[in-house]
Amino acid sequence: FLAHPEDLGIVAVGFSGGQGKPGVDAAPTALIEAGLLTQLRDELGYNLHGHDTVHLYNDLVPAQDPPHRGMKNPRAVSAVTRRIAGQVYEHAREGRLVLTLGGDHSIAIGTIAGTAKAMRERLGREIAVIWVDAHADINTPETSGSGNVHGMPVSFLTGLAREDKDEFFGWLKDEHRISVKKLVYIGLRDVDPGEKRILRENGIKAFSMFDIDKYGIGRVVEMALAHIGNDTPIHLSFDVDALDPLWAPSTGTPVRGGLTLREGDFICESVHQTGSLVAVDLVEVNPRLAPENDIGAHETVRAGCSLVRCALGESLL
Ligand code: 6HN
Ligand code: MN
Ligand code: MN
Ligand code: MN
Repeated sequence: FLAHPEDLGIVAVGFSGGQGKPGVDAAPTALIEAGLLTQLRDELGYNLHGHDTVHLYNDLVPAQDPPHRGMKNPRAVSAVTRRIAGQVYEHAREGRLVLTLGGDHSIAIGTIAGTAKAMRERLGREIAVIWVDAHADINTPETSGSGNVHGMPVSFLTGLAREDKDEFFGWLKDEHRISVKKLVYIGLRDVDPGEKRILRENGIKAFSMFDIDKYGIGRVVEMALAHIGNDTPIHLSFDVDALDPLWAPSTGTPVRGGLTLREGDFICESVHQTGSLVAVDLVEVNPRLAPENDIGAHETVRAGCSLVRCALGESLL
């Protein structure tokens, strides 16, 4: 699916408006300072595009942004994700693999919209999404308890939540959307009651931590990929809170009982190995949230770098 598999489009997104804790906007710089992009270029041999800027999108954040349907910062998140969709689309249209460094998980509204549109235009294909997360992020504005849009991206991307007005995600059209049938979750363990109902009613494929304990990560990834089917472009959206807080403590909504770093890396390696990967997001690293001391932040950043390198093929012999 990639016209130029050695070309990597980078979108570094310093945005935190999809939730309430400052600091997740500092993640791209922390990941880059830890050497991630240098490693991708010098060790994995990618040609990088768009890597010289961390986007802050301050021009898109209005002074006043009162809630709409309970959503917090709705205009800012809508405008920023719309811009991101354009950035990702531009890279994907060129046939590049796209790496987005978040930012909170609301930014996936933009990244997936951009990939979905580019693959439809370039190949006439629908993409599949592998969403690795402790959370399902499929609240509608109405089921959400928090009003944080980082808990809603999947509902907007699948069309379960809709809006007419451009300033509130009305810019999302069918060309940007994904099918609930081509979505698969891995790592879930903190799913809200309304989200459970949505998953059930729409028959969405989801592998929770229970499934990982029961079948092992190898079988789970095998089943997840079988659900998607061969020969489908894959967008991997990886929320670092899928990892257990032992490996990734510096994140806004940590939940114990998660993936080991090795299990996270294995998911990424397996997806790379399909040869169908077209885009990767790494989100929710928050270097300002370091529970004990800044060893926590350092470890989380290191874990994030490892996941990305694995998704981009580091460990393949
Ligand atoms: N994330 N389900 C909760 C909510 O606020 O809707 C948590 C969402 C977490 C989102 O981690 O990307
Ligand atoms: Mn998430
Ligand atoms: Mn999460
Ligand atoms: Mn490769």
